[in-house]
Amino acid sequence: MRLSNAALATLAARAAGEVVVPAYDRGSLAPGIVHLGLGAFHRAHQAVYTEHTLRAGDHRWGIVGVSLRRADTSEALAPQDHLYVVDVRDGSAESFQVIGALITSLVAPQSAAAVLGAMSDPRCHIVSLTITEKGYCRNPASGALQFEHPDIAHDLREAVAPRSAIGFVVRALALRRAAGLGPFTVLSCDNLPSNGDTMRALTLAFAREADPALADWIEQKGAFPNTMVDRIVPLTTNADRTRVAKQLGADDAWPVVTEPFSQWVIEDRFAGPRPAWEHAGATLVDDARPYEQAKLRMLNSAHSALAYFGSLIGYDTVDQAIGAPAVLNFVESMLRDEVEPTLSRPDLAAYRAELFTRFRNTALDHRLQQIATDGSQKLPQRWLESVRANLKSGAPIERLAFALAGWIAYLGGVDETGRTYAVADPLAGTLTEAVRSTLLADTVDAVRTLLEIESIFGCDLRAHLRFVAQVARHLDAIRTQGVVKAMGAFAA
Ligand code: CS2
Repeated sequence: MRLSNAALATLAARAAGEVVVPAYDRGSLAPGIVHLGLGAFHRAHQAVYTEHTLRAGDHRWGIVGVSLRRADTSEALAPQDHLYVVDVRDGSAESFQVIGALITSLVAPQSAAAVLGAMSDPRCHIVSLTITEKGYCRNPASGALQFEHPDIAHDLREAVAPRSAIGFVVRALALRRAAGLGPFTVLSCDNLPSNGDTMRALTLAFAREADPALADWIEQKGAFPNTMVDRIVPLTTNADRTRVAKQLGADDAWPVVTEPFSQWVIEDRFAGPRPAWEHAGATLVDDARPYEQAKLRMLNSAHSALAYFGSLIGYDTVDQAIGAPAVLNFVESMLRDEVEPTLSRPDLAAYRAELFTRFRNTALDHRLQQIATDGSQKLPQRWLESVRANLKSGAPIERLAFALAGWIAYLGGVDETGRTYAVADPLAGTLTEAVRSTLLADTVDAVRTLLEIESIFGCDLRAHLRFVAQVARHLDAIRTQGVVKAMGAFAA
């Protein structure tokens, strides 16, 4: 049996409380949210908060999920009426919930007009995004819109069938304005610094180029709250599918697996109505930035350090990497001594302790490779902002320099056991080339050359000789001694 609306009644009876299923009338849901980037993260995070509001009886917030590139999620979910299971795992504990919030899905390259139709529907009040860092088509270091990006260039030429999220948002806002409707709220849920402000600036830059009067309208009426999103969601495996099918007594082609922890901090400035997500555990605030900065510079920065060092050592998963005492000590002291002093969120020590408990979750099988992806887009906000803050204040940067050296070593594509792996990054070509040069030249010169990639490092970091020298020294140590021995330099 396949998961479906028709199967729900049987499932509810059979699973008798062990699997939570939607008990509301899915047919009555209005398409109040269009979500761009229908990946596992959205389905395990925002959709779960939204499910809560639907269960509480507010049926305005059905989700229209949009895949901007691939058809695989849509093809997996359509035959099961867009129902799917969220499988929450921690050690040996496990619970299951069937989510009904996703009412339909669209694949943008096949159905651009339908996507724009959903976004300009008067019942749509929120367009949310999880499109990953690179989906914003921005220069990671400066934050500026990349007008030369092929998708942006295309969308400025052919506004009616956009390819980028920004192209869709601006076109849909233009349609709403022409129809006399107000704008929807644009809710970025990606791990970017000030993600709402960032999206606003990119949207305005694009609109200004396309139609200055529209840009004025968005500037006056638009809403782009900043958010901090947090839940660890590994890629789904076939083993997950089998386990879920066994528990459910029905097949789900694409369940999502996640941890019990979930956090969502949202600035409460919407252009129109919004779901009462606070009743589902979200925190509505005036300013999300202290939370979001702490999350990027602590959780995500630790994740990236674990991904690169763990991969170099030869580990596959986060819990394996954090289980190595040298790695744990290093990451812990990096956060405590070089990151936390840059942050303003209270309770940082408790927050750090909780992160390490989450990383130790043995049931998640969270692959380091997943986190290692797209370093060029992630590291500016995860590590380099802390480096800049410390260079300014005179605080230590030794461990952050070591982390950067770890990334450079990782870009070599071979681990310490001799295993090769692919480096997945939009700048992979440039990076591989630059790293090859670090093997030939004097390491200090080579690191300086690498730091000349302005879209990652800006123009300032290469001029800090102390930083360059430290990265080079650590890179030599990692290459000659291996990660664990080189980390000995930081032993307490
Ligand atoms: C991870 C994040 O893949 C990555 O880069 O660091 O996806 C991380 O798991 C989430 O931000 C946790 O909230």
